[in-house]
Amino acid sequence: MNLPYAEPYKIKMVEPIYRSSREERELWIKNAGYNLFNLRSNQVYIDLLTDSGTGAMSDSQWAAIMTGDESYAGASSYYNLKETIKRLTGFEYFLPTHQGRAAENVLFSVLMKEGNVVPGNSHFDTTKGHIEFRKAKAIDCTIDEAFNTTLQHPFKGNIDLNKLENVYKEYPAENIPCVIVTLTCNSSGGQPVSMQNLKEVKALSEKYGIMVIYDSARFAENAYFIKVREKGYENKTIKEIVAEMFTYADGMTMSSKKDGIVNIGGFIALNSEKIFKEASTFNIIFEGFITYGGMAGRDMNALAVGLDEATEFVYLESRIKQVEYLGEKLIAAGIPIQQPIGGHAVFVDAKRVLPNLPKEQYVAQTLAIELYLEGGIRGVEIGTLLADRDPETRENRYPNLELLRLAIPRRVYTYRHMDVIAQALINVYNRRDSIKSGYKIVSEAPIMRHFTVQLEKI
Ligand code: PLI
Repeated sequence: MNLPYAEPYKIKMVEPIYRSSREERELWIKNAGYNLFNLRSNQVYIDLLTDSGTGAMSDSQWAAIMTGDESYAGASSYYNLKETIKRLTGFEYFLPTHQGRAAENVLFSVLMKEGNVVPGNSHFDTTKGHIEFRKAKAIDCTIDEAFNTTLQHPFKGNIDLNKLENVYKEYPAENIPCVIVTLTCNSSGGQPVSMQNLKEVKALSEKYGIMVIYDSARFAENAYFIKVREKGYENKTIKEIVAEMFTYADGMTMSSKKDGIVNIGGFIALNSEKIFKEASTFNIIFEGFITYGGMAGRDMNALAVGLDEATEFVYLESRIKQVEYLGEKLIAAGIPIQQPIGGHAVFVDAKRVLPNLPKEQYVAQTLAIELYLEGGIRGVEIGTLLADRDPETRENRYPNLELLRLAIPRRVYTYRHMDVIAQALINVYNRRDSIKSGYKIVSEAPIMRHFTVQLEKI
């Protein structure tokens, strides 16, 4: 008999987690305004709020921390990171930032202005926030298949080339600063973009004179899916695939908190010296001098090691197999999830779990709260709260999908934790008919409301 698959690492340091009672959780979530972001982390047993900045660093990364160079300018840690980014992505120019949204802020300050349109594949919320903050508009060109959670498609992150070309035809090129391709596409369920699609997006964009920028937070996971799903790539290394992916882009923003496997950090990398120089000014104002940009030298060192580890097949296989293991347990129990299973998370189709709950009562948020009450497990709503209000009409935007995302931190939880998560959700699913009402908003911020919104039970 074949041996079962297990994590390709052993654990050297542990952090205790508290198993609370249902009574405790009922009180805590009420006091949190039914917003899981407002919980204290010690009120959570298994934390699947995000895979961003929550990963466990390796012993090599911790070793690199100790040799960080904290010089204000020209630190060796900066050059370590610059060399790694150049080797992996091919980009000549690089600016460190303190996280992904900071990279967006700096780069978009150069590229975008009022009245612009920015096509892409379901822009992440901070990306959209930074676009809309500049009174520009994000246009979603994701393939329609992505919005049907039951449909099997190997690359649901793909851009629909017809939709993209329609944008290029409708607006003059000077109004389209770039197309943003998110790898993997978080908002549509951690779904990858194929190499073929990347190639075609680049060719089409070149024809219209539009720059291609990758939101690269999970670029390594994207490369893993290309290797295992796309013909012609099965024998290539992840690093070879990554290198090819970036040949079809003019630049990238990065949240290093994902596929950099560090707890904080981000960067911009580019081919254009001109944009690099313009962005450098904004980097200095917003982030810090161009050789640290809001990062400590030690963190840049850890990131340089993390980027190399994240682009190794053995690591990626263990990461994605763990997510698959959880997803397959849920599928076996009949729970509707986005399929194929995403790279960093399992996305539960909340509308299909709670079909009778009105959309005005925040369906995915209701499910997220039920899962917390059941097992102390914190997921996150990717639905109406996150979609926010239309900036012009101020009406609620109701997205195609109401998802509960269970994001798995990198190298943090074991297979046994996956069993607990699955059983808790199965318990909720089995009593779904008793969940008859959801929540209403008591107060909300004018932008990015989901972080601070206060809710009341209906
Ligand atoms: O959280 P930041 O600022 O380091 O990165 C922003 C960001 C940009 N792009 C994408 C695709 C993201 O997923 C992203 C952050 N994601 C978070 C926090 C998440 O929980 O998915």
